[in-house]
Amino acid sequence: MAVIAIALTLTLANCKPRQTSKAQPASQPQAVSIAVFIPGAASGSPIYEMLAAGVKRAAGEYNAASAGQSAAVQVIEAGYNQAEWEAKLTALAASGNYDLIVSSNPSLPALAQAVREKFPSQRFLLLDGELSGDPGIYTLKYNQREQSYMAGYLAALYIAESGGGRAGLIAGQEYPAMLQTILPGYREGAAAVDLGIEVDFRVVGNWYDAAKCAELAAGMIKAGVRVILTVAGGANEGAVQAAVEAGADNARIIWFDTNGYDARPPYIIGSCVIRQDMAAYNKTKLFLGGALPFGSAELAGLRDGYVDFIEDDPLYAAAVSAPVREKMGVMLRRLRSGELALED
Ligand code: RBF
Repeated sequence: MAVIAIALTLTLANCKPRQTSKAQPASQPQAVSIAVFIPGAASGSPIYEMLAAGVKRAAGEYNAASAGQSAAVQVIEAGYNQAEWEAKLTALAASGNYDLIVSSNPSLPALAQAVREKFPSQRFLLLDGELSGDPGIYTLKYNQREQSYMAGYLAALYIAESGGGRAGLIAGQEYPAMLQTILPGYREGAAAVDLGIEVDFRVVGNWYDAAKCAELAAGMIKAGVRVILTVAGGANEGAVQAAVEAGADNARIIWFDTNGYDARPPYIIGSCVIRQDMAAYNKTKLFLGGALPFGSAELAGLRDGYVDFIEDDPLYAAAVSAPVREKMGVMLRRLRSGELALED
């Protein structure tokens, strides 16, 4: 009997609401706790750095707005062993410590759904992924057909101007968004400039091995690839090294997700970005205001400001000729106006 009573007490203790209930006096702090789950490592993958930065900024503003409310953010790096992610996510939910778990990448919605089967009160804000209809999960996916089309278009313009060659794409892994959206979008953009252009696609096998990425890039350059779009997280540095070794007349790089021109001027000729920091900030703010539409899946692109190409960086002008920038600008204006519509 005593054992049952203790067990019951423990269970009830675990059930106490984390967010201060309305019944408490207004002077009680409104304490909200948020975990940022990094599926990999923040360093080297700006998409994850931006994720944490955006959530922290929203929490900071929330805390500054009123002395009576506080939002605490904890960043947890889950590491590169993807087989461990579900267990780590489950442990976070089981701790009962977090009102919201924020994360990002296309594999997260399915993992979060599995966790919610065991811990149905755990809520998730997931970027760079898509799932609708689960009342505890909100997702925002970027239009990566637009993002990769811009990269392919620029690669083909640059190659056409500099005497021909092939375009390349290096991915960290093969995953549905890569094979069904990013690679096809890149090919589509390149073909819009030159129908006959060949695209050489290679895969590192992880998101951190810069030496392997450099080896792949060097092989591609040898096989006539002149411009490489690299989407390999912390391994991207390897593609840059290989281009530098080949020389700027032989190889250039296009950056994805963040502004990468300053990684190694003048090797980076384009930056096709997503505003993950802005998305993390805006959506965390909505959550803190009680207005995040859980259960829905949003798609955001160029016209919403969440996908973009960085044209106004002086390093872009220094790396790419005026005629290529001019043609790129015409295409970007068509995309921004909606005249050129690329649905994801
Ligand atoms: N992108 C990164 O930049 N770094 C990563 O560590 C990383 N890990 C990923 C793991 C999985 C399982 C999947 C499906 C994607 C991952 N991505 C990663 C790719 C990311 O979601 C996105 O597609 C690219 O950053 C391009 O926007």
